[in-house]
Amino acid sequence: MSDNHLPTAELQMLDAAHHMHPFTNGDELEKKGARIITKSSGVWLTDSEGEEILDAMAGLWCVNIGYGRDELADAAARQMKQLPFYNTFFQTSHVPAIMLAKKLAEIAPGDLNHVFFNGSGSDSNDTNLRMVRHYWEAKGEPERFNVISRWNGYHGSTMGGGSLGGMKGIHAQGGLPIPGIHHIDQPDWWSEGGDMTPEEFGIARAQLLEEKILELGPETVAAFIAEPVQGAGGVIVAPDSYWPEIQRIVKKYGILLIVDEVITGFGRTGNWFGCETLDIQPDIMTCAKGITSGYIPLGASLLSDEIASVINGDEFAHGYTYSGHPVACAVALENIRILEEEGIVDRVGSEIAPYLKEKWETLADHPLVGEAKIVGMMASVALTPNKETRAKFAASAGTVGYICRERCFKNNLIMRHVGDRMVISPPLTITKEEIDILIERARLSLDEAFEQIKAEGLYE
Ligand code: PXG
Repeated sequence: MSDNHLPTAELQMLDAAHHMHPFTNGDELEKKGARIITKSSGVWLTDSEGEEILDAMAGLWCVNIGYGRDELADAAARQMKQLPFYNTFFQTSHVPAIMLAKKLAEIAPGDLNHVFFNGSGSDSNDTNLRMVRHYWEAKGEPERFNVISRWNGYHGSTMGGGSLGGMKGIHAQGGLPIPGIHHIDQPDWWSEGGDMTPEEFGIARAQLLEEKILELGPETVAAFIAEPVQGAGGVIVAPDSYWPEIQRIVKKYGILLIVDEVITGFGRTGNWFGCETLDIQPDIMTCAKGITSGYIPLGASLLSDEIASVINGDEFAHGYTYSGHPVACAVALENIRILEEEGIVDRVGSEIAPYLKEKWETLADHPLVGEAKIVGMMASVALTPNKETRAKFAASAGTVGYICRERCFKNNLIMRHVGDRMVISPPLTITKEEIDILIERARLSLDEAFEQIKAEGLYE
């Protein structure tokens, strides 16, 4: 199927004529032509011209076990033959949803023992938003309607997810944020820390949560939502002082903590979940992406015993046709079995993440690179014309990052740019030899970008 395709130019033309891409300027893409990916294996992609590309983004932060695992295809085929679909709305259930919910309860930390299934990360966060508001209504505190989130956080692009996220570009389109959502500044020391030490800055940024709670009135706040490590925002790792202070504040005011583990879940940080790595105690956890290693769409909201007991006391008027889709659940179960039985999560923590860290941090000596940050298998470098002052480039934010990303793409390395940060999130199964290739291609691309931006007068 993937080898016998139309010529690239024709595919690109058809793509531009009929296929609308997410977060893409369609007219620009039409001029350039999309790169068409046809095959995959392990950490490698093949494009329609036969080029082999190292995918340092694991698709879109999701292909945790790597590409090409027949076991997942077989699990899907078996389930499709036996029971391709049945719903979970009207007092029925099925084996894959039951067994996956049980498994998630086992691997999730604390008492997150209850699972509401969704189709993606965005609609999981929509579920969470309705869920926390309904929880407080059911407890007789309907005035707890406000949810606090962070600028530059990412929680999806639905009305709820896009509102919870703090991406100004998303808010600018379609009437977002919806009412009752409030944002505080992010713990990005590199860009916003000024003269503070990272530790001082971490405390200061966490205390913005307390200020916002007091401004809104503590009795009106339902929840705070955040990613353990901001992914789409640029792999922003909060200073160590940040999360303990956040934890203290949510506890003090009895506010629910929603931890969005869409990227950080399923081994990405070296534990099953990012909140274990960062010692965070959530009331609700958002899962998607790595739950199936991206082989099929699935999202899940994991709830504490207390929240589930309140929600279960009433009919929660919410759900999706595909909540607990049997094929997606069967694939997730097989994915989790592989992560567990092949010791992939353990290997990330003990071996492969430390190796990636050692190599990634060598990039910090590059003239374009300021800080190099890494947690488990997600990492970033901040590009800067001046490491000492953490200066920004003369060009608008993202110009240099885009130049660097284009160089990576040309050098058959998929690395994303977020503004002027370069980020990676490779499959957890990447080998040490492949990490060496990743770093070699990253350095080459940085060198080429450096020459280009000097030639364009952007390095000053
Ligand atoms: N929460 C987090 C933390 C995410 O990273 C979502 C929710 C939404 O999930 P869905 O499945 O609805 O996409 C995400 C998704 C990027 C990029 O460019 C990141 C995501 C999605 C698309 C692009 O970094 N994260």
